[in-house]
Amino acid sequence: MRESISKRLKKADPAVANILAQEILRQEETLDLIASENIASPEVRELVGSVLANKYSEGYPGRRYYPGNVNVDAIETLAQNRARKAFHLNQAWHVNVQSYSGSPANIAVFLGLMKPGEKLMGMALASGGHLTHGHKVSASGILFRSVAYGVDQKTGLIDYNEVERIAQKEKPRLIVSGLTAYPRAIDFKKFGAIAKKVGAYHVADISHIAGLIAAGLHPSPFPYADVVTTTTHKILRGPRGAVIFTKQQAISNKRHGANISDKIDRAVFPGLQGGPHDNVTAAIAYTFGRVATPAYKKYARLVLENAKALAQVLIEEGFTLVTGGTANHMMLLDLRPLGLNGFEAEKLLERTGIIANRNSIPGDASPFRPSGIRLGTPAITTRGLRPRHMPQIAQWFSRVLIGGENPEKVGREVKKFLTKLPVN
Ligand code: DSN
Repeated sequence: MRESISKRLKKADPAVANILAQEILRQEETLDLIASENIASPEVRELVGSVLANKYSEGYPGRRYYPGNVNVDAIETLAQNRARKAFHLNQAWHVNVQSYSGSPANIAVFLGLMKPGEKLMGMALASGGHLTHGHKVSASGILFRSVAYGVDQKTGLIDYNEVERIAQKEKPRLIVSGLTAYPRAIDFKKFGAIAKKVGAYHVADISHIAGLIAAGLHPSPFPYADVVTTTTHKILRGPRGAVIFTKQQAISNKRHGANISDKIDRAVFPGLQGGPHDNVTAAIAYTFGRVATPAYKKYARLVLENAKALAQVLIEEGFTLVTGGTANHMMLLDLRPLGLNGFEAEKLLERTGIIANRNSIPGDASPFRPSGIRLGTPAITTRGLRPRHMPQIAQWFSRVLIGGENPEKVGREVKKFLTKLPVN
């Protein structure tokens, strides 16, 4: 069933309605392989578009700066409790569901735990880290002194001895573990041990892999981290938002004061934000309710199976994958052997109706013209694609990127294939 636009909206604002109609069509007719994207359910979209968007509720449940928040208190408390339940956490973990998205969530954590000018250590963008893990153009690299660890240039894997060596030398106040473009499991236990050795906080940003962790398909950071951040829209399939989990008693940095959850809450509000988006909070509560179900676990398993299957058939078609494959929902194509850069490949794929973003791979200098393409399976899995469909996708990649076939011609096949799998 295709999403429809109401007559009322079409009449009230044909220009906006028309752009929305075009976007509905674009999503229907293209294959979304962007590793960080997904398809929000009609229920999530109903809640995001609900009357909860009308409310102001600065503060936290039971202590607001505006009246009329009885229902907002209830939905925010439900979201917090369900978030804990989804990751099997007890009350030792405080939950903040108000950050507008992943980047502000990370910045709030850093502002709560560090003074400007203190040292933060995270994975370099070119190695698969996020902008907010200390990159110089992000507030994380502007407000704080940042030092980066990377991956081994040959294997593409995190070298934990090297991470420890840098941490020992630099003595950061905070170490971030997490990824946006790393196709292997993260050893949170090792990060926790390194942070403890150097007296740093360990902040795990699990935005990409939260759904796998909740489903028990990736090792959990919770036993080894002081703070865990995640967005809610990637594999979790929720609204655009974020959650910050804080261990009430910090495990790696007791000397800096125990109650770090208060500091982080204050950094979110009033430090960085005004009123929370209560409509999004409701959708987060709904999302974590779903994440705790067997149906969600099945979905998360399928995301992994699709990724493994796609990696395998891409290799069979002659593509080179960074690290030789994947252990999560994503993979990185190394385009250098094909004499293409990521920018060119992204454009060719887009003309084919395949949406996948260019990405740095180990050794790249420019994030604008990198040598890789990042692929992920969360959205296509929600759409109904299964491992049996992956050879077809790999063939389209091969015909356009290796065989040099006309993208528009191949694209007609992509479009036809997708008509059998409507977005919702
Ligand atoms: N933009 C997200 C991603 O693609 O990984 C992270 O912020």
